[in-house]
Amino acid sequence: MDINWFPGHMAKALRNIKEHLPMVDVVVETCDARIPRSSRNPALARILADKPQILVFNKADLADPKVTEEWVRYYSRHKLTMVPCNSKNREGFRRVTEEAYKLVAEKLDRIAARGRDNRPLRLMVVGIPNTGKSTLINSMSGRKAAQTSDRPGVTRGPQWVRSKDTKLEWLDMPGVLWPKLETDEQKLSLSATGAIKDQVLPIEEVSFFLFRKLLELYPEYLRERYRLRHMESDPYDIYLEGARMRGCILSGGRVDEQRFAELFLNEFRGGMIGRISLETISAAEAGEDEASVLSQASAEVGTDGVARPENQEDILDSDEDWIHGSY
Ligand SMILES: Nc1nc2c(ncn2[C@@H]2O[C@H](COP(=O)(O)OP(=O)(O)OP(=O)(O)O)[C@@H](O)[C@H]2O)c(=O)[nH]1
Ligand SMILES: [Mg+2]
Repeated sequence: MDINWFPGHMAKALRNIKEHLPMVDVVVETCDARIPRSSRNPALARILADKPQILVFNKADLADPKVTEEWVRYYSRHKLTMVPCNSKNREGFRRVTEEAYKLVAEKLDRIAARGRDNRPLRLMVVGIPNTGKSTLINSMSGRKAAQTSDRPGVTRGPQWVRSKDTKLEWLDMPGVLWPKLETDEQKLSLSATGAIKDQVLPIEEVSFFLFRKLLELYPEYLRERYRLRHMESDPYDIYLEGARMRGCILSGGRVDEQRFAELFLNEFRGGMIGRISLETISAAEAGEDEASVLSQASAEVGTDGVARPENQEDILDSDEDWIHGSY
């Protein structure tokens, strides 16, 4: 699957992120809570290095809450501050700012000691395209300053947005993918969730990939929404049955696969099929001794459900987990 999803502006955006890093206190990385593994750019982990970081699992309203909870436990074990959010209704937002202040408390104390305690906290928001960076900044700042869209690649350059209360300054960045995506599954997942433009991969292929994945993970959601009656058939036949049930039929009786693909992807992206997570914790990630991991995690997560690191060195260690191969 040889496709170009890395346009020139993304390489420039990576350089911009590096250049602006010294100006900010905290970096907020947004990933898509439905595909938290595929939607993290390994190049970012390297650039961000030891900068205080918060990982936002955005669009958590579209993801399976049980699976998100497992990821919260995973990150608490790997000591990276992670907060599930819904950027549209501001869920999780108070935690993001609280965690940001905690991560830089010492630095802020030093600044205050020099009598310059009213400088706003500066946060840069990075991540792959279409993960809701600009929406998050608009909601957080109380302004409609950053342009948002349901298509990826809308933000084209860095943009500062000051929050209404003037305590925070947000730096919006263009979404950045990386030149070497790992597997076809990753490419298809990124297309299904809208991080890669629809024009890049054949939409029918993306749609059938997603359908098969949902047959495996959430068959009941499919059965109900598309009124499927032959769940034991071959996956492609079930897919065609879904298309027919939705009236996607060409003259002559053939299934209109293009129309069903568009319809199915729209329904998935809009959360109409259900709250779905395509990537769960693997057995290897879940670790050797589940019981001890869980008790350790609940101690670290605390009562507020936020996975929180002990120090930045640990963050670096955990980021290494995400660097596969070379960039
Ligand atoms: N359901 C849901 N939709 C969201 C959320 N956050 C953003 N969106 C939607 O996701 C789409 C992309 O949002 P943007 O804020 O433009 O994403 P971005 O990361 O800035 O995208 P680029 O600038 O292209 O990199 C828009 O249609 C938003 O309305 C969320 O938490 N939940
Ligand atoms: Mg944007």
